[in-house]
Amino acid sequence: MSRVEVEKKVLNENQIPAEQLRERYRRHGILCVNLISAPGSGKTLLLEKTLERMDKGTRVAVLTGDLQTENDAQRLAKFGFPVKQIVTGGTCHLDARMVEKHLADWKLEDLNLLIVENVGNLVCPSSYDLGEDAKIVLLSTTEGEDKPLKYPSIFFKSELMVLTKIDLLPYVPFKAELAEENARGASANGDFESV
Ligand SMILES: Nc1nc2c(ncn2[C@@H]2O[C@H](COP(=O)(O)OP(=O)(O)O)[C@@H](O)[C@H]2O)c(=O)[nH]1
Ligand SMILES: [Mg+2]
Repeated sequence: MSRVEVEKKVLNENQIPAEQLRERYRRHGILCVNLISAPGSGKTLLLEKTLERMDKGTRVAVLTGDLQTENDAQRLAKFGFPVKQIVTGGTCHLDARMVEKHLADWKLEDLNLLIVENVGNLVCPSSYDLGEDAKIVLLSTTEGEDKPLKYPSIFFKSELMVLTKIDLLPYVPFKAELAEENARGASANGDFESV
C-alpha cells in the first residue's frame, strides 16, 4: 500500500518538468520522439541509418541514454548533428529532468526535430513522460512475437512500432503478423501508473 503511494509521488514529480519540456518544444516548433525498446533491438542502428540519410541542413539533434558508456553518442556523432549522451549511472529509464539538464546548452530555436533514445528497457521508460510528441517502440525479430503480451504498457502507449532485424526473418521463428496483432491488442494493464 505505502509502496504504491511512493511510486505515484515520484511519477508526479516527473510530470511538472515533462509539461515544461512539452511547452518549450511547442514554442520552438520541435517534434520530439522517444525511442524505446529492449537493449540491443536496434535503436542506435536505426538512428545511424536515419541520420546518414538526412540532409546535412536538417535541424535535428539526438539525446541517447544508457546506464554507462558514451558508446552510442560516439556512434551517432559522426554524422555531424548535435548528439549528447545521458549516462544514468544505474537508472533504468530517462526522466524529464535528465532531458532538461542535457538540453541546457543547446539552442532549441535551432532545432525542428529532437530524437531521444531511451535506456534499453521495455518496462520503466513506459512510465516516464519526457514531454515527447510520440513514443516509438522497437521490436526485433529475435525477441519473439510475445513481447507485447508480456510488456503491454509500452506497446499500448506508443504511436508507432518499428519491427527491426527483419533481415533475420528467414532464420528465426518469428511471426510478424502475430507480433502486430499482439501489439495492437496491448492494453495499459501492468502499467504501475494505473495500479
Ligand atoms: N542483423 C541485424 N542486426 C541488427 C539490426 N539492427 C541492429 N542490429 C545489431 O544489433 C546489435 C544491437 O544494436 P543497437 O543499435 O546497438 O541496439 P540498441 O541497444 O537498441 O541501441 C548491434 O550489433 C547491431 O548491429 C538489424 O536490423 N539486423
Ligand atoms: Mg543504443
